[in-house]
Amino acid sequence: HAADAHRTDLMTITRFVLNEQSKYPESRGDFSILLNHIVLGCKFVCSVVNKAGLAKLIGLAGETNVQASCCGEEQKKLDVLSNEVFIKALVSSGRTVSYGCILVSEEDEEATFVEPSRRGRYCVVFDPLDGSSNIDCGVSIGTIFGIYMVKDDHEPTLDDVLQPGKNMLAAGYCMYGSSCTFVLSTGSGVNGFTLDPSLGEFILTHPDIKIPKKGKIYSVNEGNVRNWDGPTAKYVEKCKFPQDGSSAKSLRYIGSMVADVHRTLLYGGIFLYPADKKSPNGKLRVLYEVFPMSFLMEQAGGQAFTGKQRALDLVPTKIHERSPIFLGSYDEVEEIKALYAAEEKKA
Ligand code: P6P
Repeated sequence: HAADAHRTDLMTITRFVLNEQSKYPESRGDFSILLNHIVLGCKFVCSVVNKAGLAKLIGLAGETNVQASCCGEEQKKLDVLSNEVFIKALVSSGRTVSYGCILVSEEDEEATFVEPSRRGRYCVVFDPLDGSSNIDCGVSIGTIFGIYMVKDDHEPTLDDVLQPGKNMLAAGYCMYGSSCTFVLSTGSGVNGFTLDPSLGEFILTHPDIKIPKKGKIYSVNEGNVRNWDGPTAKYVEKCKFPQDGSSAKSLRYIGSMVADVHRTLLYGGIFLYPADKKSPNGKLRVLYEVFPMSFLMEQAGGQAFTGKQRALDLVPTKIHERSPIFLGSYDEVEEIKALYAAEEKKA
């Protein structure tokens, strides 16, 4: 029966990535190995995040910390630990070649350049544990990443990561919540995988995710309302008091980007982190928050807009640059774009 076939035909993320790779016969498989190291990092982070609460308890009892590192070591902040795991996984990649060339992490002020003898052709930008301030209250948090190919075979420079988001080869996130969900796009659609802890494998559970064209949810930190610009304020007003007789939208804001974006991707609606008077470029980082989530939204049939342009067309000039972002259902982002266009005309 179909159901039985489904149960026994386990499409793991490893098989999925290899299937994708087979579309590029000339590929040497480096990309698949790189991606598998990111998946490995996420499995590790998932296990330590899930024990975080427990570790605190055990920590109080004076046991060594859950990371089972050398005893007595100071309990590492999980975002620092997660960062170390990804850097080591991407630099070493287990074999002589690292596949990684340049790594940009939210946790490190400077980019990491892999030493020449081990250097690969891929640049990885990532936030190892986005939303980590939410750990202590058990709110879902996540890892966000994007992958570029170096521009050419010359000595790599920051220019190789300061590319527009549309040049990304792949982007995704792993959400550490009630279940561990890995959402990935390699440029031909979006697929979601759920970790089966008993297998230690991510299994395809959300094939070919498409975001609904419209949505009934808007997601923004209303605490910043007094600092918003006109178009943002007008859009949120329309969510609350629709002029076309439709029902008001619901506000859902978790304050953890991976959780808010995951809900938007599956249920539809819009996620906004606008510019405001205090922070003219908004709060979210271009390379490892805005670009990967915008890439996924477009691949799922949605849109991502900065208030001035298509988010993926933005060319960053600094590795930790910020940008306002409006992303989600196609029609919802169209509305925001129309309001900003009208503002532009008035100016
Ligand atoms: P605010 C978490 O700190 C984060 O970087 C994102 O995960 C989240 O979307 C945003 O900041 C929340 O920011 O200002 O609303 O608390």
